[in-house]
Amino acid sequence: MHQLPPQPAGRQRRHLLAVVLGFAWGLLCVGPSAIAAEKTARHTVVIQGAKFEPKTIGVKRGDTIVWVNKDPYPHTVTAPGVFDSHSIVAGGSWRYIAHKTGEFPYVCTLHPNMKGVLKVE
Ligand SMILES: [Cu+2]
Repeated sequence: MHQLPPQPAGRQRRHLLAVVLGFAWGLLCVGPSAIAAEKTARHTVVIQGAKFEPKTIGVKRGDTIVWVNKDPYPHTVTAPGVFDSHSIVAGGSWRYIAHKTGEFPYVCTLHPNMKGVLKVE
């Protein structure tokens, strides 16, 4: 008659499996949401009185910048060759995802003395 294998070894193996599965599950649950939270940083630039506020804004690559036009007339957010909102109507907004790093001076093409800078790192 054979004896059953000693219990403790089997129990230990099951315990190890539970720990590994628990760790993997933890990564699945926490990992992607933590990364997503990091990617959803959002910044707002208010356009009011024919000025960009803040005039210079620094963001991380992948962040979203929303320009909100609070003036009763249209403006644009234009960095030639990089981004161009075209006309943002009174009360409207325009968003840009900063996919390119660098320093981007921009203007409003309707009021060329309106200037701002977007810095993406
Ligand atoms: Cu303007």
